[in-house]
Amino acid sequence: MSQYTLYGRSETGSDVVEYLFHEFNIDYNFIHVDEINVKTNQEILRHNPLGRVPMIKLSNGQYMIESMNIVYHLVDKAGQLVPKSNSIERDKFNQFMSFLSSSVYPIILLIYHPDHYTSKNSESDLIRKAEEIINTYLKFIDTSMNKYLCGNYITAADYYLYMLLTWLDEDGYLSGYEKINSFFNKMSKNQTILAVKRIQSEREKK
Ligand SMILES: N[C@@H](CCC(=O)N[C@@H](CS)C(=O)NCC(=O)O)C(=O)O
Repeated sequence: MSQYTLYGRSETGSDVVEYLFHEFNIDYNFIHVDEINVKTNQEILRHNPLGRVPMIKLSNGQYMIESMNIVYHLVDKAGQLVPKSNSIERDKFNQFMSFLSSSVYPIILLIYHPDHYTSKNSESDLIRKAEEIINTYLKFIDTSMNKYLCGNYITAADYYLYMLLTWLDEDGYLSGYEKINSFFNKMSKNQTILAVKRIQSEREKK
């Protein structure tokens, strides 16, 4: 039996969970949840009344939601892809994980799903404002990162950042950010990311 079940969909917050499952050689079942199902599937709603992905189910029957929480659960258990406690790098890791999940992710949702947040005639204003904010955030990341977010070695925060950047890259939001682009190109060739993309595209063919 697989250790975990992941409820998700490619190109959503479940991507980072798949990257980490793959990094840590964790076997998992994947349950595809489309945009309608996420709000109507009774099993999801029973355990996550917010009707969102990602959600994971552990082998002991426990359910967990919130991408950052799931990342922390996995890295703590594996003791990998996370800087050691009480270090400057760990503080940086915590800072970027909270910034990415509580600031950047929600603003991306405003850009791509303005209808969830405002009425039809205000959508373009909301998108414009959200684009300004996302540029401020990208500039902050670009000026504060090194080779990776927490220094010169990769952590789970880099997988999280890469996931968010793939959403923004499709619409050209990354142009002009030198360090972000070089990070994005490097991560696009990362073996874990390539393997997960292969798994996702096989899954979509079925
Ligand atoms: N704060 C949540 C955000 C999750 C989230 O918004 N997921 C999106 C997909 S990327 C979703 O399921 N949206 C469905 C909806 O809100 O209708 C997390 O980090 O897990």
